[in-house]
Formats: sequence, C-alpha cells, structure tokens
Amino acid sequence: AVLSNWDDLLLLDDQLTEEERMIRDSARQYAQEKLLPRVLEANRHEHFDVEIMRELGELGLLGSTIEGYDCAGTSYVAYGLIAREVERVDSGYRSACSVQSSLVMYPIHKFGTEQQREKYLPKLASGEFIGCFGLTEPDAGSDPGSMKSRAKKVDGGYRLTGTKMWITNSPVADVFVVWAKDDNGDIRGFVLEKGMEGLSAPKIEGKFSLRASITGEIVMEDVFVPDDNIFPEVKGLKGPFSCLNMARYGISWGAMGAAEACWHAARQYTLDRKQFNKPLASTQLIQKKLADMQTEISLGLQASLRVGRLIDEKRFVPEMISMVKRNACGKSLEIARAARDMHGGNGINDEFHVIRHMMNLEAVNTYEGTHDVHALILGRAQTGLQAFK
Ligand code: TGC
Ligand code: FAD
Repeated sequence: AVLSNWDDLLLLDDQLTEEERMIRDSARQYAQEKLLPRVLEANRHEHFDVEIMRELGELGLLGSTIEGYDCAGTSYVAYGLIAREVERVDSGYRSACSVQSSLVMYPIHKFGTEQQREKYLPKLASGEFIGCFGLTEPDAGSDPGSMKSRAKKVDGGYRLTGTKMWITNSPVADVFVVWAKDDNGDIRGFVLEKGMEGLSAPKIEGKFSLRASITGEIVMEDVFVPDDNIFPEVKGLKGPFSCLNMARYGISWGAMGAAEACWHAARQYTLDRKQFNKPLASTQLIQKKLADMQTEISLGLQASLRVGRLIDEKRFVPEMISMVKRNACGKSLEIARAARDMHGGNGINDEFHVIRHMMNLEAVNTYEGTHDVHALILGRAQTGLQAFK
C-alpha cells in the first residue's frame, strides 16, 4: 500500500499555523489554476505577462510580510510557503515575486522615508507598480562592492551614472531600487521611476533559463534623482545585503517547490511508464532515485521552516540563510536533472515540465549569490578567514 503522506513524511503540514495553511492553499490554488496553464507558452516565447503581478497583488501575495500600507502582515514562514507554491509552477514567476516583495518593497519599508513608503508601497502591493532591484553590474557580480555606478551630489538631488546588468523585471518596471556610490564612496540606495530622463532598461535576449521572467539592464546616463528619492540613513553593502537575506530565504523554499514538482512528476511518470513488461517505478534504481528526492526535499523544507521561524523570532544570522539557499538550489538542481533523466526522451519535451525546471534552476543556483559564494560565506564564518579576495 502507498503511505498516504508519502509526499509529507515529516508532517510539515502539522508544523504550520492555521493561517499559514490558508495562505499556502490560496497560493497553491492560484498557481495551479492560473499560472500553470500559461507557463508553456510564456516559456516558449519568452513572455512575461504583467497582469500576473496584479493577480498576485489582489490575493495579497506581494510584500506579504509588511504590516500596513495595504500589505497582509504575514509571517516569514507564510512568505516562504508562497514562494514554494509559485515556484512549483515556474522559478521565473517566483523570481518576479521575490524581487517585488524582498528587493523592492522590503527596502522601501525598512530604509525609506514615510513619504516614500506611502507613495510606493500600496501600489507595489496591488501590482499596479512593478519594481526591480539594481545591484549587479557588467563587471561586478559576486563582488558588488566593486560597482562603478556613481551618484554625484548636485543641487536638490543626485546625478546617477552607470549600468546595471541581469536585472529581473527591469524592462517592465515602474520603480527601480538602484544602488550606487556617492561622492564619499559609500554605497547608497535610490528609488528611480520609469520616465526619468536618461533612464532606460533594455531587455536581455537569448536566455535559456527563466524564460517566463523578463530580464534586462538598467542604463543610467546622468539621471537626476531628487533628494526625496534617496534612502536617507543606510550606507554600505549592508543596505542591499539586508534585502538579499530575505530574497535568498524565500528562494530556499521556492527551489524546493520546483524540486517537489520534478519529484512528483518523476514518480507518476515511472509508475505509468512500462518497459520490460513492468512499471519503471518497480525497479530498484528508480526507487533509489525517488527515495533520494524525498529525503533531500523533506530535509530541505524542514531547514527552511526552521530559518523562517528564526526570522520571525528575529534570531537569524545571514549564514543560516546562505546554508539553506545554497543547499536548496544545489539539491533541487540535482533532483531536476534526475527527474529529466527518468522521463527518458519525453523529458526533453516542455509538455512534461521537468526540463523547464532544470533549466530555470541553473539561474536560481547562480543568482542571489552563487552556490560557491555561499560556501565561501559559510567557510569564512567558521574559520574566520575570508577566501574571496
Ligand atoms: P563584506 O565585507 O562581507 O560585508 C560588507 C558589509 O555588508 C555587511 N553584510 C551584510 N549585512 C546584512 N546581511 C548580509 N547578508 C550581509 N553580508 C555582509 C557586512 O556586515 C559589512 O558591513 P559593514 O557595516 O562592516 O560595512 O562584503 P564583501 O565585499 O567581502 O562581500 C563578500 C560577499 C561575497 C559575501 C558578497 O559580496 C556576496 O554575497 N556576493 C554575492 C552577490 C549577490 O548575491 N548578488 C545578488 C544580486 S541581486 C539578485 O541576484 C536578484 S535575483 C532575483 C530574482 O530574480 O529572484
Ligand atoms: P561572477 O561573479 O563572475 O562568477 C562567475 C563564477 O565564478 C561563479 O561560478 C562564481 O561562483 C565564481 N566565483 C566568483 N567569485 C569567486 C571567488 N572569490 N572564489 C571562487 N569562485 C568565485 N542582479 C541584480 O542586482 N538584480 C536582479 O534582479 C538580478 N536578477 C538576475 C536574474 C538572472 C536571470 C540572472 C542570471 C542574474 C540576476 N542577477 C541580478 C545577477 C546575479 O546576482 C549574478 O549573476 C550573480 O551574483 C553572479 O554574478 P556574475 O554573474 O557576475 O558571476
């Protein structure tokens, strides 16, 4: 007999509050009913439908952890559960959510003035405004401290010059949270708006990963940004890194959602598919692969849940997040590759979904700190020796 909770052996469901389960169910229903039917075409044609942001906004799924400003005020565990359900369909859709919630709304809420919060947060929460986050540059990826973007103080504001690269949502963004060095060499955060003179955001073509998400550059040619649009207090890399903590945490849940989709697909496919007169799932090799998937996913989700609870209790350190982001991305990528293999030839067809997850997870493993950069963060924290430079 099949164990009724084969897909939740450690009873994660029991560890959630009633409210968290409700949010999870509503995110799952939306993702399965509204996102899944769109994803094949979106992925084939590199199409990002901005309407999705409005739909997510209507359900209260954007900036959900923020209290007030028309946001839901959920726990960080609930935020993780949303990421898991959205990424169960496609990492690109979760990417859009991560950026809006953790990389745009979070810094405006944490570092912005009251005026900035009131101006931007309700419209970002409803999805009327789409946000993007510009930290990475053509010559500054893993090492954002070496950025070249500059913010020169002028009368009434700043003049920003520089290029940001690989920016999720930038071609469709209304609000741009951008990091640049001021005249003292300090990294500062600015909120730019679509239409500012000298600001453009060309699309990056030719991606083989996250094709349902739109990615671009941010080009700033002497863009005037008024004093009202700087984050007044925060200086240095801890500004952007505080946002990254939250996004990376969400990714740890999300990547496991994609892995679950691959695991469930591989299980069903190998139960249905017969070779040598018996289901593939009856072979020892296939069962070992399914057991490995079940184990890594169950352990990975427990770890994300633990980190989420610690964030909610305000007891987290960034290293915990590096551990779960790195583990979830590496493990989910291995699971997606195995699931692809278990589907045989059908595995390379997008109708079976696993190859899309596999290709997406390559980018997820790279962005928000690569797998190896997170290893170096963990290595530094246990040896006291930094290996970056
Ligand atoms: P380091 O000397 O380590 O730190 C500089 C200052 O920053 C503080 N800090 C943090 N604060 C809060 N949270 C963290 N996680 C922090 N990490 C560092 C640190 O305390 C220090 O503060 P202070 O006051 O002493 O100045 O900096 P480093 O230059 O040696 O950096 C090293 C390294 C490799 C850890 C770091 O640069 C890194 O994490 N690199 C990866 C870059 C990255 O993750 N980029 C992500 C871009 S955004 C993105 O990918 C979005 S994809 C979104 C999507 O579509 O889902
Ligand atoms: P590099 O830093 O050049 O790294 C290349 C390789 O070298 C990697 O394997 C890395 O692990 C390794 N490496 C680097 N340093 C070391 C070292 N010291 N020791 C050993 N190995 C090292 N950025 C944003 O700011 N906003 C966004 O919205 C955003 N969205 C993205 C969306 C997509 C689809 C992608 C692909 C990227 C996005 N990024 C975004 C950028 C992303 O964060 C960077 O790609 C990532 O941080 C890695 O930087 P890099 O690509 O320059 O690689």
